Amino acid sequence: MLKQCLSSATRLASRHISREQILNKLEHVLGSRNVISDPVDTAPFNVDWKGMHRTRSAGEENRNEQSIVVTPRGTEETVALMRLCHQYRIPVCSQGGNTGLVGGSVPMTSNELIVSFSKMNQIVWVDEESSVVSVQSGCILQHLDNTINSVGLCVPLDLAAKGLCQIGGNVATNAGGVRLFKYGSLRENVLGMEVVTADGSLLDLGKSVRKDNTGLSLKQLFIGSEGTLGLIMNVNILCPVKPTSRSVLLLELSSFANVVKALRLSRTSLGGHLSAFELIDKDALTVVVEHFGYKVPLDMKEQFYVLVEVSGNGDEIGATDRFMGDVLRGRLAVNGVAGSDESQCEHIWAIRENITQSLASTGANYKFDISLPLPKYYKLAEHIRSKWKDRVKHIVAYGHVADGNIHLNIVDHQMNPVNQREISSDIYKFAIQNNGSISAEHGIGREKVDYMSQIHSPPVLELMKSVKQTLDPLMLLNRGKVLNLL
Ligand code: FAD
Ligand code: 2HG
Ligand code: ZN
Repeated sequence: MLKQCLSSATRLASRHISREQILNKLEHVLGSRNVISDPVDTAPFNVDWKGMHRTRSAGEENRNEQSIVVTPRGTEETVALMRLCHQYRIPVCSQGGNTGLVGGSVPMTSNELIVSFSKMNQIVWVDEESSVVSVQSGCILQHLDNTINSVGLCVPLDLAAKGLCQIGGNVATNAGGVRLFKYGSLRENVLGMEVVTADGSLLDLGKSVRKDNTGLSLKQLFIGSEGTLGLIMNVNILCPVKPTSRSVLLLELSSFANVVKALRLSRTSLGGHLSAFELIDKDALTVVVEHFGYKVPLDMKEQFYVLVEVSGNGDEIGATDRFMGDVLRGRLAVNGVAGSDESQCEHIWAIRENITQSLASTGANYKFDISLPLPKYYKLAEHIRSKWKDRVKHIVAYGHVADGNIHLNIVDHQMNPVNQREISSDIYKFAIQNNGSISAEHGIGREKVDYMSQIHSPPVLELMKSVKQTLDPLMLLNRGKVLNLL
């Protein structure tokens, strides 16, 4: 019955092989339990987290045709799978937790196969002495963190999607999150990985040691490549020692200049104990508080709110109290509260982490993930408000201000592609003119492909294309994403 649903005469790329034949071959290589073709079961894989990007049907007879999903159980099966895909020119879209925010994890058309890594979810080993873990790409970030917490380590990456996103997806997007300024990016913390390329070759890239100067660091090509160069299998990650205590403060400030001064003071007075410094503007705070009914023990009269987390082994408590005192006495903040126990700290974090969810429930979201030098950081929000505030529902700004990363979100009354295009163009122009980046952490995916030629010079783009052509000459991997070469 399932096969009948999908038995359109659709022909994939070249090699004249029908969808039914492909299903048979996939089942032969992976076993029928690891091939999903029932449209009810494949549906969640064929739409992104935002509900904005869906797989378009490539079937002439079946307008609702979706991509087949396969779930290899390990590296060997993935090698065999990619050999088959290479032989029959079957295009592939890698999918981790499907929490990406730029449409990269969902195929453009249904003739692409979705490779889901959900069954490759094992923690292979933990080396407590060297603080290194080896993990399969489908392991959920939260699961890895919880597991290694029990031996006193933590993952150097933390983001609100941690309960869904996978390590492979994190590495493929070079995800940032709230700890980047303290622990560094995955580019610094991924020591080695295994990758399966488009023709089914297995690359062993780097080991589990910090120092390795043996030629080009090819693993870096795959970090942030968004599934366009290879399928990430195992990853070795350097993990810091987990702090044993923490305090979380929420400050209310009247100007962005004071946010920057408070950031500077926090760096000098808290040093290595500072573990998060997140900005939430009043518009973002209002949406999340109203949506979830959170209580905020502050007046909420000012425009700026900052979550400061300080962590250590109990030795940070004095410095935290002094910092709070200095910030209030120096009138950098007009008010501030400190979570007095773990549940209050969690409550303050929930306000920050649930902004994205609250926005998604409030209207059509246009998301922007911009890096800017700090003097221009909040000017972007002001610039966009001056032009758009009366035409859309909300304009909210929040983000990892310590990294110069602002998440500007525009909530429209309903999806309006003309508004989306014009707002994108205004925001990207501002970012480019002010030496910023149009993607601080979420990537290019399919949403920002058209802007690549504005942000990179022709020689740089040519070099990127030649890398893609070398690794994937048949253009099988993540078509239409990052570099649209078709
Ligand atoms: P997916 O969404 O499944 O895939 C993302 C990309 O990686 C796709 O291009 C896909 O093809 C590719 N890919 C996935 N797995 C592999 C693999 N094994 N091999 C090769 N390619 C692969 N991002 C941040 O950077 N910082 C944040 O703070 C942050 N917060 C978020 C909060 C929320 C509520 C949500 C919904 C998203 C957030 N994101 C954030 C975006 C997203 O969670 C990250 O991009 C995350 O790293 C994606 O992981 P994933 O497993 O869901 O990957
Ligand atoms: C975050 O920092 C994420 O919360 C998501 O990167 C940002 O929703 C967004 O725009
Ligand atoms: Zn972010």
